[in-house]
Amino acid sequence: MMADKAIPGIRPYDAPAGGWGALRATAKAIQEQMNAPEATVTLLRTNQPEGFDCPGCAWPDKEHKSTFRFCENGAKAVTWEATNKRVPPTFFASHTVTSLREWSDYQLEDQGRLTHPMAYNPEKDIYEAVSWDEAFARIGAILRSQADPNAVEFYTSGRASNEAAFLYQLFAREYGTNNFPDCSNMCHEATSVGLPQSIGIGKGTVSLDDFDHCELIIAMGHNPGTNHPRMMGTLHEVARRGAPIIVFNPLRERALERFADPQDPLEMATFGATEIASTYLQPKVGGDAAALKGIMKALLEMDEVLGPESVVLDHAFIAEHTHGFEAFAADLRATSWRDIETISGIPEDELRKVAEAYTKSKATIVTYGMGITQHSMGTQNVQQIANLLLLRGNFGKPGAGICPLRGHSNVQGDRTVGITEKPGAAMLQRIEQTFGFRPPAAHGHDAVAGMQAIVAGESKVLICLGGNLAVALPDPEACFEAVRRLELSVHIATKLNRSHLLTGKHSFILPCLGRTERDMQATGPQSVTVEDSMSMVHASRGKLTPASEALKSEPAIVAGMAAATLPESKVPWMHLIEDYDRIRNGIEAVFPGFEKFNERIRVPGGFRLPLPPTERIWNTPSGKAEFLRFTGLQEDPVFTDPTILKLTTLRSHDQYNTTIYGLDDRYRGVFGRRDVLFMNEYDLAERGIAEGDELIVETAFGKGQERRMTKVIAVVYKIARGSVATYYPEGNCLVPLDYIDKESGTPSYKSVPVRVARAE
Ligand SMILES: Nc1nc2c(c(=O)[nH]1)N[C@H]1C(S)=C(S)[C@@H](COP(=O)(O)OP(=O)(O)OC[C@H]3O[C@@H](n4cnc5c(=O)[nH]c(N)nc54)[C@H](O)[C@@H]3O)O[C@H]1N2
Ligand SMILES: Nc1nc2c(c(=O)[nH]1)N[C@H]1C(S)=C(S)[C@@H](COP(=O)(O)OP(=O)(O)OC[C@H]3O[C@@H](n4cnc5c(=O)[nH]c(N)nc54)[C@H](O)[C@@H]3O)O[C@H]1N2
Ligand SMILES: [Mo]
Repeated sequence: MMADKAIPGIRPYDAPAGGWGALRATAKAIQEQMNAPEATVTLLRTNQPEGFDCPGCAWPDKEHKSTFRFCENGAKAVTWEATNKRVPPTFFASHTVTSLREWSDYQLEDQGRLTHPMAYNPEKDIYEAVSWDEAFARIGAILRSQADPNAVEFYTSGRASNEAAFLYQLFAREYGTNNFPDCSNMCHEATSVGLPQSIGIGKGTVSLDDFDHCELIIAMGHNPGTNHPRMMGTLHEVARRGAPIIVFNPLRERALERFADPQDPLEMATFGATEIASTYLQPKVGGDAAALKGIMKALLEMDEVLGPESVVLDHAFIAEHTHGFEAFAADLRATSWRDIETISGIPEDELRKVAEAYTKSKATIVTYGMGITQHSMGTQNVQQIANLLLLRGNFGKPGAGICPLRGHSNVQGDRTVGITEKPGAAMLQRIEQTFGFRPPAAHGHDAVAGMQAIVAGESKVLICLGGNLAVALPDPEACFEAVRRLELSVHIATKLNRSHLLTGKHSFILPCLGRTERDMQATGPQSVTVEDSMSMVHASRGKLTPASEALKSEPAIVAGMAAATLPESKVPWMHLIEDYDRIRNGIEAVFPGFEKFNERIRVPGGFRLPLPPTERIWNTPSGKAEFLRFTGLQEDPVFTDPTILKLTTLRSHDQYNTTIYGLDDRYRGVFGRRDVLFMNEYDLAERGIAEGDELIVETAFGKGQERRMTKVIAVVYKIARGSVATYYPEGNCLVPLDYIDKESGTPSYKSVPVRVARAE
């Protein structure tokens, strides 16, 4: 039902993704955040062999030495960091923390870069400047006074470099805990937990070259036009050479429909565009497991019809390299098409067509994002994707493999260098051999468990290497209040955000250098290293003048805290940060795959970490790749009441996680506002709601667990029936903290049962 009158800020956007709209938006971002000449220089240095790694996303760059590639959201991420705006101590002197809590997330970050270490003064309710030495000494004293090291949480957000993350885990482990909540726990933990069971490693197996050779891409649950913009260049090339791209997404996302590559002069000059998806299927939210099982069931049926000569399945590969096929196949045979259709929301014949397209491709890549992982069965979802690829031997050959679209630019690297709450024995042993202290072996907390311990009052200290944990996690009501009861919170950050304002008894903001900035230490300018989502490790060196003379690098801040906390430390903290090569020697000594680390990152483009599945080596207990069953078809708890809709929470085009760049979501036709609930027009009509009506969205978890969101309006969108969507982080008020994938601990941000009604 369309409203008669226009709704402010809601209008269709007909242009393709990318194109001139992207150039205009970039020009605006540069104008608002930076002065133009320096901005151009900054952008030119993004992802160059001698430049810095783009903080925007973890998609790799061809050989890491391409000429400048335009990328709107990469440009926004860079300009946001390299902004001319500042938040000096005078700002804090004139605003109480209580008054700042009334500001929006957008306003807070828009103040610009933090310039000085600040300590909270509870009497005056303001943050005051402190010297670094005093900050470190006070933090160290409180940490030393803790009776139990396991009452301290060490959070990492995935922008931290390998060097910073390595020192950080060393600090926490020497201090005595494995409490490592990290952003990956809210993101691709389902990948990190699910894929090792399937193929022996929790990482993607493709390289960029594989995209030149693939004959089919199946893209599930990710929105690259916004979140992995550099991937659009790759998809554009694949589409242009005529390889099919089959999309599974409950929402129509413009960039997956049509994209104009700003790199393509002809397309730009003619206002042309390239169709990206050859087939666009809209499953229900949470319908992917059923869809995947449907495709695999169809393959199995085709194979059985053709008999022993069939090449529908790669029988030789299955026999030589896999385990568990018979039980897996039996489960598919026992699953009914009717259930598959109802639960996926996709007709049988459409799924059969996908299966046919898949049999025609000699090399297939499946790409996936948060639409797959952030469900109660996220881990098993990921494993179904691996199963689909295994059926036709799509591992360990050119043009084929699995491609999780990672989040933060170094989220994968942070995990590689030791940010894990469940350390393996080998790593602990090598830490002990290299550094001479015995790290704890008992498992620690992930993100949800860490926050639950804070809510329960068991954890008393939270140290954050970046990020905005309380806002990123579900259930702000519980989290916000809980972190304010902490004895100590420390935030290493570039920009002010809400987590910094949720002050405990003692709170510190420690401002750090960003990727774009020169990092000068005793032996000269330093580079850091990062690992992209294709396991390429390379150096990143900032060149800009730091936002303030008082800033320290993340490694230097971690080392400063560690030295002040652990006076008897076995780790030569200050020696290590004089020359980051020394930190990298430590990484090399502890982690396999980093042989000759310092030598190899000096080669432009860096090097690739070992990925055994690419050589058909499977580090699983059976020594084979495993077909793992998905029990039933439901990714989320089942609700039979037909009035219940399934809510998914998404990123707009103008945001980076909790950082809100602006209030537009251009490709979805939303301008200047974020208070929207995207709904299918039939779901709207059924409830007597008109577009633009103000709504009440209420969860359907049962008595005593109701949560509601108000002050949102209905917006008609091409979204699967029975599914609704709103923005993250606003939607987090509807997600309970313990509503998670039990296997990986990932919050089910993408599958909240809700009822929607018009506000009276
Ligand atoms: N500019 C920008 N870049 C970013 C980020 C950012 O916020 N802004 N965030 C970074 C981070 S940390 C991450 S993890 C990635 C996130 O990148 P994405 O995974 O692309 O993130 P989301 O916006 O959460 O959207 C996921 C997509 O899944 C679809 N979806 C929702 N529910 C389902 C479902 O049940 N099934 C299927 N098949 N699809 C579904 C949505 O319609 C949406 O298109 O991006 C990274 N890059
Ligand atoms: N409902 C819902 N919730 C979600 C999601 C969802 O899809 N739906 N997605 C989840 C996902 S995938 C993720 S990854 C998390 C994100 O969780 P986080 O990683 O915790 O959050 P960010 O918003 O990325 O953190 C932004 C802050 O990082 C700091 N920062 C930026 N650059 C740097 C730097 O170089 N160094 C340091 N030290 N600090 C820096 C700035 O102060 C900025 O305010 O959110 C999760 N929450
Ligand atoms: Mo993420």
